[in-house]
Amino acid sequence: MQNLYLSNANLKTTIERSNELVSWDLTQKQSCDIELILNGGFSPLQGFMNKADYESVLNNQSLANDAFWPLPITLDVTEQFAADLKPEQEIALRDPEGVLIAVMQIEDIYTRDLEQECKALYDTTDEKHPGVYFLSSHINDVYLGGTLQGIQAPIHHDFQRRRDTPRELSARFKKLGWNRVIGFQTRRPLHRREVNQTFRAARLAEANLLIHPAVGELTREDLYHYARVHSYEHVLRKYPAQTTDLSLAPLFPRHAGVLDVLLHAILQKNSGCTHFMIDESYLNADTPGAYVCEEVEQDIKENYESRLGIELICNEKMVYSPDRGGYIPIDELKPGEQPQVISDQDLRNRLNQGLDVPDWYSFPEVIEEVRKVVKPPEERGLTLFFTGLSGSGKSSVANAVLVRIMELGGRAVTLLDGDIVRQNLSAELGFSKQDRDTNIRRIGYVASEITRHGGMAICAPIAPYADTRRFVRAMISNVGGFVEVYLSTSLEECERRDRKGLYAKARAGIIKEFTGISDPYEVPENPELELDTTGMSVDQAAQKVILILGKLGYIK
Ligand code: PPS
Repeated sequence: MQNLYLSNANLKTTIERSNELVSWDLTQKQSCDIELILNGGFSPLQGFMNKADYESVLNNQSLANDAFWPLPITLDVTEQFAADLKPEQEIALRDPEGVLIAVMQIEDIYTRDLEQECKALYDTTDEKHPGVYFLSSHINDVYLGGTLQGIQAPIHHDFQRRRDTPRELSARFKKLGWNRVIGFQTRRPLHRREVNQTFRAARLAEANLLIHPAVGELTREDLYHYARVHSYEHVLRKYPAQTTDLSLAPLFPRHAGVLDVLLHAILQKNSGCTHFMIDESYLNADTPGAYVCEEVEQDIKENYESRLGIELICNEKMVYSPDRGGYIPIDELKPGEQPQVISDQDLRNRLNQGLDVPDWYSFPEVIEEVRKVVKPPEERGLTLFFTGLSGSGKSSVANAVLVRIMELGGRAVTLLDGDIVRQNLSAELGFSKQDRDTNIRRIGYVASEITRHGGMAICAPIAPYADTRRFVRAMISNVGGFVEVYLSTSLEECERRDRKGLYAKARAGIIKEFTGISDPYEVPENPELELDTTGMSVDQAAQKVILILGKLGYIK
């Protein structure tokens, strides 16, 4: 297995040379990828893919040299950064704090084929697919291909004892005499069923078990990350001693279903696992209901297993039998024997409502961890996002809602009104599309921090562009609740009100780029609430907002 880190002899000169090189700051996805390229987890990759490998992976699921590879592993950069680069040139790749991770010698500078990439990975170009959305909104069009010389691994301050290079894992298995190891892929906390399934699978295969959760997407500010890893540590103690190990995989999720699984399997093979197994819920996490585990397993067995060189262990469906007080394979149920089941949705509902989760389903320590992050809506942070034309009533209704929430008590609320934000946070911005987007992203960022910490942010900008609103929704939904209220008061009514005299000025051409007159407003497609305030008092409008917050469980 390869290791692309430079030896001490070459390290010093390369570090000195790197001070003269242009630097690219790695994104979180790139940082996950580079860690696995450098430490051999993605062996045989020697760097980020050049154009030939990229195209070959999209067309044939193999590298240009025919070795199987499921997904592009690419380094995307901005056009501006790429403009002055030339093939053969070296660049420094650094983490966001400026620490030098690797030096890359550029082989290719090329433009991705977004449509083909989306089709190859997701079989669709519809932006509603989370993978397509991620690729089109978070990844740049220009890719750099080239080989890497590793300086140091990306730094992790969290759970260092659970982070191993593939080399370290292989050596540990060897030392312990673990000749057959099942790598178990998961992204979710494990409960009793999964523990029973994996333990039984390992026993039948006469193998040891590596719980190998993918943790790449989670940032160090994500409470869920800590809760999840702590829950694995609790679960680890439920297996008989010396049978099972736990190691975190810095794999960034591509939302690509079976292709993600295959990439994980390559990492496991390179880490000394002889078998792999998929958490049943692993595939359903991104696109609920899109895959049934058996179908995926069959697909892997038929189409990929021989190319992967690592064997898949299929999940055996297991259920809880109250009569026997334990989990059994579903086909061992006797006639008339009724299993007890809690579906994923049931579990979510119980957690969301703060209800009990029975002991037969999970371990109390695991549920305690999960409850630290999955809170009932009234305890969760929230952003209430008003959008609509100038004069549609955003500020008035937002202010009235703020007062009502304060009166109800129990929530810390911050109002980020459009006009007020523009006097401080966005004081230097104008009303071009770019400036409006920057403004809304700033508001979204502040709101997401408030929401993350359990507070309530009320935002009331025009926010005329659907794309930017979607960006903000996605960012905030990751950390708490997001409720969009579209004030659909017509342009005619807003213009009739014209409280600030701005419409008159816009009509007269004195104010340029005025929303609704000389600038666009894209109507929200799926707001949680649509309100036309024509002929409605501010109190009536605020009451409707309070009702929807109540209906969604955010206030009692
Ligand atoms: S945006 O598009 O979301 O960034 O706008 P926002 O930050 O909410 O600012 C809108 C307020 O700025 C005043 N104003 C204008 N609005 C729209 N277009 C132009 N050209 C413009 N110039 C100034 C206007 O008072 C808006 O306030 P509201 O509260 O919406 O009436």
